[in-house]
Amino acid sequence: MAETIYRKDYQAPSHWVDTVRLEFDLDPESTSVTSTLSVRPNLDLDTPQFDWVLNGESLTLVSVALNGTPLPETAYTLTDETLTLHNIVEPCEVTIVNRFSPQANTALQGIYVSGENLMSQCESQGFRRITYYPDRPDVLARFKVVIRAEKRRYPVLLSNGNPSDARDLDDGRHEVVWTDPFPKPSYLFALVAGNLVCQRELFELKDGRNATLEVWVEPRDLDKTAHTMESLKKSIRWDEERFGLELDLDGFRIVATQDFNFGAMENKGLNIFNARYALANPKVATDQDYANIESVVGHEYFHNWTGNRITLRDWFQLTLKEGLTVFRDQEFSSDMLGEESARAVERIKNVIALRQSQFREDASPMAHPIRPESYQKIDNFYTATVYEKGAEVIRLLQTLLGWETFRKGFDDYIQTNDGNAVTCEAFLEAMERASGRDLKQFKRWYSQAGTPRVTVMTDFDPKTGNYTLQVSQSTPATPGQSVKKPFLIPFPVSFMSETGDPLPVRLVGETTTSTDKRLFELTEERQTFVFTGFDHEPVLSLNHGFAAPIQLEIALNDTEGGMTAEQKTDKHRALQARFERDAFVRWDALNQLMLQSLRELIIHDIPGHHAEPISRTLMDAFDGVINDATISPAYKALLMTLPSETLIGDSLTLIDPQAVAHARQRVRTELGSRYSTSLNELVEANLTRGDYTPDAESAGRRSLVRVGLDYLMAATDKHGQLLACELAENATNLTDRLTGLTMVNQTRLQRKNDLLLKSLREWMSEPLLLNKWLAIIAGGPSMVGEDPVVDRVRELVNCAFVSLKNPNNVYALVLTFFMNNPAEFHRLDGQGYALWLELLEKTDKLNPHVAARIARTLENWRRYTPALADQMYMVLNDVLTRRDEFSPGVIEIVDKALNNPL
Ligand code: 0A1
Ligand code: ZN
Repeated sequence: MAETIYRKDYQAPSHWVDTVRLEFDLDPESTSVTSTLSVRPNLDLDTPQFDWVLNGESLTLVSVALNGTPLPETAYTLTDETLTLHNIVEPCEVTIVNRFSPQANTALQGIYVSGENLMSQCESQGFRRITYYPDRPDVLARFKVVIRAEKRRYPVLLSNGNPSDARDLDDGRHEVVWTDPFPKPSYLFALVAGNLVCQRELFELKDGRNATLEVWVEPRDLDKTAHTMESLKKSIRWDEERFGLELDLDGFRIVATQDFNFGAMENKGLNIFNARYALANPKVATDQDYANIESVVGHEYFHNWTGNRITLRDWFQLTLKEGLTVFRDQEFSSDMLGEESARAVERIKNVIALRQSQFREDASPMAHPIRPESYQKIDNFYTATVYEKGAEVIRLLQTLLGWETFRKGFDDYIQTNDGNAVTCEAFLEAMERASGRDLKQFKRWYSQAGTPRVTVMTDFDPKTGNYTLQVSQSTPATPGQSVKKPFLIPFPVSFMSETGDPLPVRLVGETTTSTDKRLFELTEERQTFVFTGFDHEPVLSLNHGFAAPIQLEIALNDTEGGMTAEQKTDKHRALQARFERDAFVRWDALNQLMLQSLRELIIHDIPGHHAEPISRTLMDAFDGVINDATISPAYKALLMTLPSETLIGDSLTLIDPQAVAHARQRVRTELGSRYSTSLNELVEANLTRGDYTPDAESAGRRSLVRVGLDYLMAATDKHGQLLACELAENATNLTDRLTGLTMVNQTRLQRKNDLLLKSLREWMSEPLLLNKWLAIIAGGPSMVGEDPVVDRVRELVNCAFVSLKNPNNVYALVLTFFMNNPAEFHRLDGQGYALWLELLEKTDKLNPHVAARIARTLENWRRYTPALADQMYMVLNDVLTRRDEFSPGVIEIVDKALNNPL
């Protein structure tokens, strides 16, 4: 059983390391490392400790020496996970020699084999699989790295910092030396060896220095680096201009690998990227890939300051670097889009992702604050909460303090903490200094888990023209936190008339005539706001731009002309869908109308009872959107998209995935057949003609084509089907081709199998494309008369071209199925759960990190109908009773899923 580590138990390190010299003799079977550390005891501790505990896993120790003299075995203690050197009482030099096997390393942490190359991944605790070391983020040292390897096999040898020496050895090997001038924690160490080629450019920094930028790839991928290089240059420029931060090295390198557990890694000066976020050209990348690459390149580059120059004291502070860096990459992506409507689209996409993953997590047995208080495996806490909610919390500060004060606080944070390993307090204190505000209440966002529910009850008094909002906030209990205190929540408010005219936002007693939204603050459990100056009951808009990550519930009073509160809510949402100026609020209004319709259909979906699939109000709103030529294609696509099955399910008391899928299908069919003419016109009008470019405008058109076709497929519209086949076969860009195939895959057309097989044959030898193909199959529906999806996923897992050792294969095929195809996964016959257990067992033996991600797909089991929940309980329980057969990371998830009270 893994032990639980608590934030409150933090202790400063017993010893500091000033410099590290690492000498590698690389060999995939057995690599040898000689590590020379200059170390000194930390005499600032209340009780200095002279036993020095180093971490080490899956290593073979060869020797230990102190100031050049070999140590006898009595001078140290070795266990499976630690090497303790006794009596390190004064500054000294420790030399450790050890070995490990990159080939045997299928966990992809430490140094491992990827294709013909060697790659490293050290965050969070991979360095201890390379050598014995105090593998914790608060030990910062200067690294010098000497790499020796066979020159023919590994012509390129890279590490952090700057190359300082290179020479050939007389045994066919060569040696390269890298020196990193900046002290860093071990998790930022990187090493790459292989037969790689690069795109290289000189780039002039703001201060006139020239930096060498390189994107390293396998030779076959050299035609896929241009977009990554462009994104890197844009990121460097943006950080200079927007945050006044410059690149601090002479060179900056990005390396792509097909085998990687995460998206990418911000190692100092040597970022390593999952190929899907580093390789692009029109043949292998979709619009979404181009956008993702820009954002991930930005994210990793921005870490150079927020994460690397200022790093973490301990892993509990993860959101200090991740929340802040996600916030920065979101702002970057948004600035790159420039235009207001495109930025709004970007924001809405982020909100959808947050609701779908983070809100779900907040309501699960794994719920945790953005700064957790405890963990068993820190790798299980690289979560939507730490990253995405963490970014929202930073955004809250920007909203509350205003950009200028926020920027002042940011600068202060950088200046005060540069070169240090700090806690989240450092950031908040800088913001307090800049704003003069006490952020004590704000800090609850760091310690309380759960999504705050803000309920607003309205009342309109026609006699006085007053409009009263009674606002209350509460946050549901989460594991270990039954009672929550109120949060500080920014609360924007605006009003419009029923004809869409903006109305003044004026509190009783004020004289303003401004019709702009106004920002208020919620601080108490209950607050009342009385606005005035209305002839008629206004339409109320709240939480513009999704100012706060809350669940908002508005309960309108029902005194108007015999309408029920629900009818009035529908009416107001429809008015917002038509007239609202804030793009998020407008989208959300339509989205809520859709969600409401879907929920009603599910609740009333009793056999024999034919409820009307959609209300007149929703229909009119939808009609209005399709035919509104003033709405940009990208925004229109979002407005027209129904909530996902996952989001619909999460809005129900008990999730019945089949009922959800059925209801969604009915609404799609209804809208698709009713509006088939407009939809076909819309699709035709937005088809890509001519050369492909991934710019936001034309990408928006392609997303609209996809949404339009999706409705037409549900309606089995012949014209739509023809077009889908045409795209699947002949589209000149990958985005449309995938749209075509995804659409064809949900039909029963005769050509379907031919089209799917043809693309598989064509794409099999390009991993990026193969993964897209796998995801289409795993995410598609089962059609009558065909094998169910679960069988096809199982079959593909066992195909020679799919490997469970490759995380991207698992994510594309297995996780797409478990996460994005609820109706097929949660089958009543339990086939989905049987596959889950089988794949959890298999992947856990190879790669525990990937297995833990699979494990998480059942954590919400209690939220489902009993027939399903019982079966999920059984497989989870099966894992727990055989706990010794699984990795501690998987057990942490399963144990919490079963035993964390909610
Ligand atoms: N820090 C990287 C990604 C990353 C995530 C998890 C890790 O270990 C569990 C390691 C790296 C980023 O934010 O891009
Ligand atoms: Zn990050």
